Amino acid sequence: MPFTIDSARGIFPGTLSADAVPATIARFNQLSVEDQLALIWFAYLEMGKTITIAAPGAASMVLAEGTLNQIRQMSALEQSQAMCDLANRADTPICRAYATWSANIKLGFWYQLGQWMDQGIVAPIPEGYKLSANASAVLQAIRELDPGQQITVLRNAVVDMGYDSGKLGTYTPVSEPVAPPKEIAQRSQVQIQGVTNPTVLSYMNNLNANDFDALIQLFTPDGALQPPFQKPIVGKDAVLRFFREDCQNLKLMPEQGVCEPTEDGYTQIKVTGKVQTPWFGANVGMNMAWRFLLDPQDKIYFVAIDLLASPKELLNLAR
Ligand code: 45D
Repeated sequence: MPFTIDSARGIFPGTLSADAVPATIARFNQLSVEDQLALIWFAYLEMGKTITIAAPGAASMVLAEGTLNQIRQMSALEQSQAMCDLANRADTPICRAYATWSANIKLGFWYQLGQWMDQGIVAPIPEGYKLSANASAVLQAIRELDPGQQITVLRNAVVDMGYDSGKLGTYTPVSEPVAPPKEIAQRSQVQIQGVTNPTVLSYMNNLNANDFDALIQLFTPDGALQPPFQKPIVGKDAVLRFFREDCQNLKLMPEQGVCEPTEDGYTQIKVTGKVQTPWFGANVGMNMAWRFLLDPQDKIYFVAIDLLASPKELLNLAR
């Protein structure tokens, strides 16, 4: 076995990912929680002028409904406190419930709170709230990111809130029900300049069709998938769970790639292109790379998905 998951992470080392995203999140995390909430509110308002967020599906709203109604019935002061608790990752019943939710449910929850803040049903950011100098600088840094990076910063800020799920012990994760895969007749087929490898094409086509059962068959039993800015998710069971919980209705639009044989019959393939999320549809195309390492049977031993530093990186296919 010529590779470990750890060594596989280093294939195509020249790939420049959007380091500005974790750097911005790190600066954001240094701010007071009041500043954090106000900053997200301002960033969200500004973004809303140019890109529209799709309302979350009813399924995800139902799952957060109990908590949302609880917050709706609180006094304004309690509402502000509940939101600060989330940003503080405090140990409260609401923060514990939040920790069990998939990313999409967390986003749907905040989407609803944002609407209610706008309508005066939930305590707004105080009129005339003045960001600290540091918070203003972070907001300015977010303004200077490209839209794909901006929505990733917002998503990561939301996903990190609530109680630490690692401290929950055993719990039942809450995620949207998995819809059946797309009908065969409705499926699209990607074309990738420079790549004809059937495993890579099937990966893209099955993910676009929400056909997670077919998709997972492409992986080795010990295979791993590394989402942007995360550690690898290792093993078929964990990867399948991730697909079912977090990957419905993505649109992968790979454009070009390179394929090359490597040690002991393994193949490394890098593909670049765009990805759309159901939250923003065609309004935001994220510039992405996929770095695949296939075993001699053409099964996926490792794939990393990277958010790219700039559109220029789409053309960087150097090994
Ligand atoms: O705190 O090949 C208020 C994988 C103020 C799978 C607010 C993938 C107070 C394999 C405004 C109310 C998944 C890895 C907050 C590919 C406050 C694979 C609300 C990649 C928080 C390609 C804020 C997929 C709100 C990718 C409502 C890259 C914010 C998917 C909402 C990327 C923000 C998806 C939203 C992204 C952000 C989605 C909806 C980046 C959504 C971002």
